[in-house]
Amino acid sequence: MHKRMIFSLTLVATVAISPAFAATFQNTASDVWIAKWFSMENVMNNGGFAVSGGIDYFSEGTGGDITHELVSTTKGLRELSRAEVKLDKAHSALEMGEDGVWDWEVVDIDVDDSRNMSSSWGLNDQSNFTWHGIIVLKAPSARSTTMHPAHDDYAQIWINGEPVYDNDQWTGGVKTVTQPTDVDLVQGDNVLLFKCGEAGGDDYVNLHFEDSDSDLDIVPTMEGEFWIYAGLAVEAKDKVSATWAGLKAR
Ligand SMILES: [Ca+2]
Ligand SMILES: [Ca+2]
Ligand SMILES: [Ca+2]
Repeated sequence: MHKRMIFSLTLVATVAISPAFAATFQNTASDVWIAKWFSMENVMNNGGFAVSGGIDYFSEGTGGDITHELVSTTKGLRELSRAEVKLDKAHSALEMGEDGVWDWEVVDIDVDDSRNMSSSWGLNDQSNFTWHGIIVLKAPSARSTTMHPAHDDYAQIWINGEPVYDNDQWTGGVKTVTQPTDVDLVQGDNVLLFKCGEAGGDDYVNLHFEDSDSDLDIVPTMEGEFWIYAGLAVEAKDKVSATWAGLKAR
């Protein structure tokens, strides 16, 4: 009961303060790559992409509480909002995880930069590290569509708790896609986790969907907000949808 009351108050507060926000969601299309991601500080010294691809750093860093599969769900995002990812100090360097906790921020990937996994965290070209990013795709209708990932090196993608992409071969260019992949989106919030492990040389991630997906509203927003639009869609889904619609209509 208490939890529900707090949640309701949060909703009320969101509605009350909404006039202060002019939320502009990110969009995608066949030539529009998604630039803003909710990203965890890079995991350094990953032992190379082949090793990194077999490790769930969320599970390692939370004693098994959070996993790739869980964090790519709205329920998992709520868990993440209350959790700290604490990895072995060996994975810390260059301010990544320097206090023992790998923090999350909204970052911009330069969709034209072939070393954007490094540069999105303000680093010059790094080797042997792993990048993680989350987006929420708010879909007005359920659909089957095609996603287009570019990556260097080893990319793995989960949507709504399911692994949908696993490719340890770099694609050859920051806007080059070798495996367009059919995926299903539900009506409402779809959580997507993009993990990419780098060994050496170029290090990039990039993703777009189809022209027919230009109606998707994508979080983080252009203003760099994540939790306020991603973290609430857990309970009272109808109310949250109404709140979101109200914000969008502004
Ligand atoms: Ca930290
Ligand atoms: Ca590389
Ligand atoms: Ca590199």
